Amino acid sequence: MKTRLLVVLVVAAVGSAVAGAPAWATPLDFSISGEISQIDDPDGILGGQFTLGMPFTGSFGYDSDLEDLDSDPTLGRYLANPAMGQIELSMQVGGESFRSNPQARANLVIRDLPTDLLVLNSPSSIISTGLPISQLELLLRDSDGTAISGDSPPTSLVLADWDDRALMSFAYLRRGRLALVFGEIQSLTPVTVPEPSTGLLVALGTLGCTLSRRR
Ligand SMILES: [Ca+2]
Ligand SMILES: [Ca+2]
Repeated sequence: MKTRLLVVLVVAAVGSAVAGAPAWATPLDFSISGEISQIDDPDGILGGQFTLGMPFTGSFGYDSDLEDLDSDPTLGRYLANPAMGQIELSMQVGGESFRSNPQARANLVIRDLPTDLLVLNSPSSIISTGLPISQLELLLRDSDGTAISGDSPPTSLVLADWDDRALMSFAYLRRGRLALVFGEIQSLTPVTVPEPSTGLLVALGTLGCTLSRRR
C-alpha cells in the first residue's frame, strides 16, 4: 500500500513540475551547414589547417522569451543565463569542434531596421576539441530590413530572407596574433525539439500501473 501511495505521489509531483515549467523552457534550435569563404590569417598561425571551400556544419539556438536588456523597441539584447534561458552555438570544421559553454554568457543581439541583424556571439569559455579559439559567432544580415520585424528572438528563420550576409565565424588568438575564419551559411534548418512532458507522463503512468499491478 505504501509503495502505491509513493508511486502516485511521485507521478503527481513530476507531473506538476512538468506542467508548471516556466515558458523559457521553449528552445528554438537551428542546424546550419556551409563552406569556408574567407580566411584572415596574416601570420599563418593556423598552419593551413583550414582552406577555402572546406565544408562546415553547426547549430545554434536560444530560448524563445529571454529577457530583453535594451528598452529600444528596434534593438534586442539578450544574455545567456543558466538559470533563466540559454543561447548556444556550435561549429564543426576541419576536424575541430567548437561550442559555447552553457555556463558562460553567450549573447544574442537583434536589430530591426534599417538593416535587420541577428548576431549570436560566444566571446569566451568555448568548449573545443583542440584549437582554443577565443570567439565563435553567427551573423545574419538583411540590408532590406524585411527579414524580421520587432526585437524579439525570432521563432522562425528563413535563410533566403538574410540575403546580405549569413556567416559563421571563429577567431583564434595566439601570442597577440589574430586569425579569423568565416564560413558562408548555405543551409539553415529548424530542428524540431520533441515536447518531453507528454511522453514522460505516459511513461510514468505506465510505470505506476505496472508497480501497482505487481502488488
Ligand atoms: Ca528592445
Ligand atoms: Ca525589419
